Amino acid sequence: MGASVDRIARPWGTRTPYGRHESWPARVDTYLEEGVEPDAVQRWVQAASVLHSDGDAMDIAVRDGRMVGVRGRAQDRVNRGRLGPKDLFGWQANASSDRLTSPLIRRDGRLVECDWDTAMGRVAARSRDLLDERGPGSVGFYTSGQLFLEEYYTLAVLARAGIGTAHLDGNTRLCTSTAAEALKESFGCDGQPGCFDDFDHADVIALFGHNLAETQPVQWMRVLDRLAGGDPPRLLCVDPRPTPVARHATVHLAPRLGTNVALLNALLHEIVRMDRVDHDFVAAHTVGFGELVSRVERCTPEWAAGICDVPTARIREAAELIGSADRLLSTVLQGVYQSHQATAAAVQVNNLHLVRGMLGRPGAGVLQMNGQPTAQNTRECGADGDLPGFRNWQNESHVADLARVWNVEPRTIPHYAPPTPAMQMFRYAEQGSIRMLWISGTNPAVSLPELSRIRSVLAQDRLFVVVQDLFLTETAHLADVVLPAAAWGEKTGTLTNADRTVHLSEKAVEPPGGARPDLDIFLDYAARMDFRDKDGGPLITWHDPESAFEAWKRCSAGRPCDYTGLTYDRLRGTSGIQWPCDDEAPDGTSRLYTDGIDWAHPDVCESYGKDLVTGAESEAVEYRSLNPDGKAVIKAAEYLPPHEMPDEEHPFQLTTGRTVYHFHTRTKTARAPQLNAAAPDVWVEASAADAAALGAAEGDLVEVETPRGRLRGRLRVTGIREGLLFVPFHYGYWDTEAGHAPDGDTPGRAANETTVTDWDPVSKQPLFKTAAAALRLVERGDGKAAPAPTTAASAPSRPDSVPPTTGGPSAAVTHAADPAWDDRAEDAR
Ligand SMILES: Nc1nc2c(c(=O)[nH]1)N[C@H]1C(S)=C(S)[C@@H](COP(=O)(O)OP(=O)(O)OC[C@H]3O[C@@H](n4cnc5c(=O)[nH]c(N)nc54)[C@H](O)[C@@H]3O)O[C@H]1N2
Ligand SMILES: Nc1nc2c(c(=O)[nH]1)N[C@H]1C(S)=C(S)[C@@H](COP(=O)(O)OP(=O)(O)OC[C@H]3O[C@@H](n4cnc5c(=O)[nH]c(N)nc54)[C@H](O)[C@@H]3O)O[C@H]1N2
Ligand SMILES: [Mo]
Repeated sequence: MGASVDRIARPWGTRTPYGRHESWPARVDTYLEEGVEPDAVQRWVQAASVLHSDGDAMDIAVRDGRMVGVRGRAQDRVNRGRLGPKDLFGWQANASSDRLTSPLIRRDGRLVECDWDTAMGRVAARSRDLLDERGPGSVGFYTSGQLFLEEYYTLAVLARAGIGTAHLDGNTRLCTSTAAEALKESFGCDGQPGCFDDFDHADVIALFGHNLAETQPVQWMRVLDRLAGGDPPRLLCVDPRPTPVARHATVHLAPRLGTNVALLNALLHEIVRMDRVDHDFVAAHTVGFGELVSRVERCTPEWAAGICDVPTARIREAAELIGSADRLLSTVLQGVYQSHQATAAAVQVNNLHLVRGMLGRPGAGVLQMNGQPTAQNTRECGADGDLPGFRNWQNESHVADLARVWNVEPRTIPHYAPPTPAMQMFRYAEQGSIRMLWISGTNPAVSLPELSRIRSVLAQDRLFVVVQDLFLTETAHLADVVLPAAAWGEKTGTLTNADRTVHLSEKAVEPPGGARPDLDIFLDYAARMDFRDKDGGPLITWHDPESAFEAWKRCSAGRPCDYTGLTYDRLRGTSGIQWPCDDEAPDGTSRLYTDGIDWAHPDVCESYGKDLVTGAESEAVEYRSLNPDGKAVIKAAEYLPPHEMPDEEHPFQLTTGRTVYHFHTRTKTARAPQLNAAAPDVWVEASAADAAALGAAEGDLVEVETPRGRLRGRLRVTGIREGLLFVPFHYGYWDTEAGHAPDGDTPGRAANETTVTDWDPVSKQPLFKTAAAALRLVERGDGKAAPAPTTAASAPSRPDSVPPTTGGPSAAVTHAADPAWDDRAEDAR
């Protein structure tokens, strides 16, 4: 069976229905450049997707040393051959003519080309000067969730033990620091309890602030296929926008922004009231249930309805769904993580599972979802605010163990205070204590909150900024040294998706010009800095991706994220493999906590927990007395209103997020013609009632203003909650006419002109999803629709008013059921 489908018009393609507890049929999606026939492909090179956290396995088609297409890998359990629109078309950006091909340094105010020796020499010289004059605390590293494991591990070693700085964090701080924190609070340690295969078995799937359809389109295909098959699951969607998830939900709750904790406490109240509690599980595996019961006692559905502005009856229905589930799967993402009570809310979702005993069985699991493709690796390797291998910085024996692995003295590794979160690093740079900031694989001049402030921090003369990227981004424009990096497909490495599945992604083609893999750049720096271990040997003993992976395995040994059973060879040809993978679990581990809670013991846990209101760290003694046996911790939380509420001047709530066709700041997806055409410019979503009150209509130019700044975009009238505005955060300035951010008070187009410098006290994740804003009509449109897609959450409330989004013939993708793939083969694996 084969079909050809316009995958811009139909992002999820054709259905392959299957029933509950059956295995998901394969469907191989292939997209080849126009004019290239399948038999003209000379090599297919194994890789995995880097445009979301799904880890969709794929092969890159190569002809004459060029990438000419991609196809999904049927044998992989994550995607069974399917690919989403960004993966089908996004690879084309690699060959874009404006890739960086040479290092740049700033001379007389201008960035000019130079050779690698000059650029790296300057970076090393500045590092040495700063170490001599101001010490290790003057150097900071801000990295990504999009490099490979081997790269993060190398960076973590050179920053924490080479330079000896506590200032190393990832943009994962903006992304999934709450996922990690919520797992630490409930289970003592990071590590996803559930598994994507749980989608096959669940009878109820609850999505909290997660637009799965647009942000992990392949797992949404899985849900759609189950909805079309026998014994379909019932969905609960908690999202203030009419996402595709909401449209398919049995119960959709569209709460006011920032009220997740109130809603979740009401759901917990109902579960307790109806005694839908698994008392045996609670007694055997948890502490803290009694406190939860008293905390939620007064959190009735009526109470929450007033706060969340959703009907009481809907809250009851949602509680009934969760209470009646025999296999409950929950997912959590940015609608929860990017708000003021992020960790407190995410932990309440864990509590629903603990109270209902919904863990460790097929279909019963929680996915504190990741966003970026390699965010899990940033966390594991300690390139974010944690120590490598989920070691606890407050536990001296963990620090000593890490020092043993690195052959350094424990005091070499900064652990006098928690590693510095990204927002605090920018604050230190603003105040002048950080004097060098090395930014790799992230574009903070578009993605951090309150951009006018971020631009002024990065533009300071006294701050030496290094930017390592594929393109001359808005951030690179502000750098002192720009290092051209090789992209996915041009380098080899491993990545771990949101359900702990490790994939190998191999080099298919050469990088353009002088661009080099991030690993080589970090190794070059370490060599120039001559970092040494305590015996005078080299601190970093590896030289390529595979030897870096082997070094990481030694660091992971005996820790929860144990990789010792994996090798590059084992990852070739087969499906990805889930950690922990070691002697005890040589084929990997589908689900954690199948026989109780493993890693919350005081001697093992990654964290002793924090106060959910203040973020204050608990001490070892407190944790030991609360949880001596290392059970799961049920942590209750009180609802607190958002810090910024609408008022007369700023009557709207404002939230920001994604569309299915673009990735973040669009450095890749805007350079893929099909994707860019589907959503070429920024827009602003408002409800029909709010548009009418303003006298505005589809396509009119409107301005969104907050106390931080302003932006302008065309209006899209959708079924969004009344009183709520939505702006996609994908649009910066590199592809505008001016090519840079507007000066002074001129309105921009980046969503983050308007967002606030504020964060969840526990995870330190910034609040991209709660602000108060004003909306005003600037100018009537010319009857043309807003440049927003019609296919998903941004669909117009009056479909006939807007031409549908399509990609035309160039967006046709082949769907084929692969006869070579036999499901029984996987069962036997
Ligand atoms: N197409 C695409 N896919 C991506 C990415 C991308 O850029 N584009 N990025 C990847 C990354 S790094 C990430 S982190 C993920 C993010 O994936 P998601 O979290 O699914 O995406 P968002 O659009 O940021 O936010 C999800 C939803 O949160 C809702 N929301 C906003 N405020 C609230 C609230 O107060 N409560 C609740 N319950 N919901 C709220 C929004 O309406 C939105 O639909 O996507 C990954 N996948
Ligand atoms: N308003 C608002 N802001 C947000 C969010 C939101 O929902 N709303 N979401 C937040 C979230 S969840 C995230 S994850 C961030 C994302 O924010 P960013 O990380 O800033 O976004 P990207 O555009 O993915 O930037 C990645 C950069 O790395 C480069 N790159 C890609 N691959 C490589 C590589 O292999 N090596 C190197 N050296 N460079 C590479 C790309 O060209 C790009 O410039 O944005 C956050 N900001
Ligand atoms: Mo993210």
